[in-house]
Amino acid sequence: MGFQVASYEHIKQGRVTDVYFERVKAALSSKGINPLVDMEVRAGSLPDEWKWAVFAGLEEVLDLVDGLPIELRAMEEGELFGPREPVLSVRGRYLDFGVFETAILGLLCQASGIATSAARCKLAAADRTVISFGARRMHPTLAPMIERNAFIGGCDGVAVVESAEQLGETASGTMSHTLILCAQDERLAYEIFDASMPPEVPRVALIDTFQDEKFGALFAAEVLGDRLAAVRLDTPGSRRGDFLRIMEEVRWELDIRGFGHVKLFISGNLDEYKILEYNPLADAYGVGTHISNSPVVNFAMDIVQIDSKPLSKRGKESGLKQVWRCSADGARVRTLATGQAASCPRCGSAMEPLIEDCYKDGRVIMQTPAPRDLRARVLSKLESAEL
Ligand code: PCP
Repeated sequence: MGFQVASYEHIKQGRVTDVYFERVKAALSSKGINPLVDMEVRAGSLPDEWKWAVFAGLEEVLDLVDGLPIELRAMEEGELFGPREPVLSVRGRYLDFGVFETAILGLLCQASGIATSAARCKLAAADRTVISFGARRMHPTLAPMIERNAFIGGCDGVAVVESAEQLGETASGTMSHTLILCAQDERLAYEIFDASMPPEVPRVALIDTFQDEKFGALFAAEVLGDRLAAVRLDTPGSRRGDFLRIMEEVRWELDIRGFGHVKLFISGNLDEYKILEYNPLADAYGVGTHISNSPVVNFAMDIVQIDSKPLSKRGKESGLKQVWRCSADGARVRTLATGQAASCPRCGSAMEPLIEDCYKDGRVIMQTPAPRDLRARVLSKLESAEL
């Protein structure tokens, strides 16, 4: 038995490829046609109303191409990019890497989508905690990849044990409805949870299983008192009504009884817009589907040069490119890679190139920071970003 997924070995062998790439390879090989090409990865547009996206998945691409006689240039992982900005380019003899287009795009499209949805939720939540809760919506083999990108995109924590281990982080979570249903009694459930958890696990009581949220919150506070860190409201859609008013009521009732320390943790069907709406009362969020099932970034990988001469199909600008960012006001300019962006068209300040060599002479030459550092990089860029 085994899951219906491709193995690492098969992906590295180029077997996860659209058959037409194998047919192109056969046709070109039959005539010994194997030009030196430059291919660029870029997104013509971004999903929904995204103004920017987070570049993610590069670490896995560098693993995939390791050993191939090619050169890669790329933006650093965690960089923000816009429509029609190249994020990565590959240079080499076409027959040496053409069949890897499917896997290269797959690694970048999904990772960048997830990281961006996570970043949008974190930007909306500001300093409130956002935990990735969405692994259950996707094939379990993908959970570490999904949560790695949710984390570097800005989530403060991830729920899956395996994902957290691979990240070198501690898994985050509260309690599930199954605990309360199996105990068939909220007091018993809260007490056994409290008694069996190590001190570093925050006592977050789920309060919507049997009761109205207001009375559920007061009951949890009565049972756990000062040990109660937060109450989680995972109210089913059929009973959400005016959810902000419900949170306000819960907040009021807890505060007038001296439970001002108890935070409100919200989960269930959240996205960046619900988060903006709930921010006045919420302290933390569990976001699932909206991040793990994020729209992908529709990257395409196109030839832009043959034998170092600009050539591309209709609809794509030919020539290898560089993207520059103004160090003062963040303005961005695209030029040919051989060109130089003298100064910022807006403020005249110096411009810095965003695309740099990352794989050359069979070696990865770009540092891939630890996930926590990549996350810090994204958070710093979000400071000047808008939803
Ligand atoms: C799950 C979890 C989040 C849901 C799923 C993920 O809830 O607690 O609330 O959120 P999403 O809507 O953003 O995908 P349930 O399965 O209802 O409950 P439990 O917490 O008991 O697993």
